[in-house]
Amino acid sequence: MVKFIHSGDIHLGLKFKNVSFGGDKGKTRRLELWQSFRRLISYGIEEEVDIILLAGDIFESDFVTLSDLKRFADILSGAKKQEIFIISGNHDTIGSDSIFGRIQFGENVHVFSSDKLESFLIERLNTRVYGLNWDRKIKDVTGVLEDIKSEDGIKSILLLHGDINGDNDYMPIDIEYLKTLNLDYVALGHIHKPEIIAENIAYCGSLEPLDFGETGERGFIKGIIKENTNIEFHPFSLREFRMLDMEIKDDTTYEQLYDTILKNSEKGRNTNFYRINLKGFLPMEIDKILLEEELRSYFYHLELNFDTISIDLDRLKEENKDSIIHRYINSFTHEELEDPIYYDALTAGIHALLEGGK
Ligand SMILES: [Mn+2]
Repeated sequence: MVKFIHSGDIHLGLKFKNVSFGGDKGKTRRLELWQSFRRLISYGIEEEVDIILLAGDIFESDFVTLSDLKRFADILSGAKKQEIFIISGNHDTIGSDSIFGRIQFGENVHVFSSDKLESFLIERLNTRVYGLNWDRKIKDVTGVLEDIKSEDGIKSILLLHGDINGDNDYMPIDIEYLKTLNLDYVALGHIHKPEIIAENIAYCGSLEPLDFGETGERGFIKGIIKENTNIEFHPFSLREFRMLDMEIKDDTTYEQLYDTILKNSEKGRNTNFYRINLKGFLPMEIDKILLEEELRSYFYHLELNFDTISIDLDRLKEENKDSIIHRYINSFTHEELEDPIYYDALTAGIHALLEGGK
């Protein structure tokens, strides 16, 4: 029996510069990546797993310092009874400047360092672990993987970082071909949404979600290989990104909207990142700045997105017959209103005119 955990896409070192929650929370998030990586290795030690698989994009290599690498090796050195395998992804590529080549690891840490398929046989576990580093030049992994042979009494694992949706720039992987290899487990990295593709193939997803593009649970895959392989997703991230859509009606009041938002975010709003997309028509009497200000204190992070709000133009024209508002709305053609820039101008203008009217 072989017990393993499979993680990847940790992106240690990421600066969170172009994110909506930048600044202090971005800096905090950067530290949280390290905390979760440390927790991951501790989990592996406590659960006495045999193997820890790291499927690429462990680092955001542009931002990695030598002390980061030392710290990384230091954390791994705590796992003395585990065999650890590391491949490179598209954010920590191999090559002459490979970051993994700059640091000394213990003997139980196996870093795949070539641009070919390599393997390590761990005799005490009767297990061979194959690994292929990410390489943009590889447009078809089929040819590269054909050296994989099944060996009597030896369990086989493969580490790969690439795209099963066929993106030609990110090392496309043919899942049907992977299934024919009859490996005991294939640990995939690259796609940040965890997915169990077959009973022996999975994407671990990002260990911690990185932005609002990564909503939902994040964690790692844990598994046991006996005669068969059993795997499951293990939620583990410190925080989640959550996106809620909320419908507003014509007659929704400030208090109703305030209550609905708090009610719908009750579980976990003090730890998770929230973005609430308001849909429908926002009644003019709801002050969005005040609303956001009042709600913010309840949340670890809140973004109220009003871009998804439409304006009921017909109603406004009806209510403001023969006024400047009516004429202003009519000055936009249908084609112009399809253009988001014109539409923004329209809404800004309407708000200004309505404010002026008061
Ligand atoms: Mn990644």
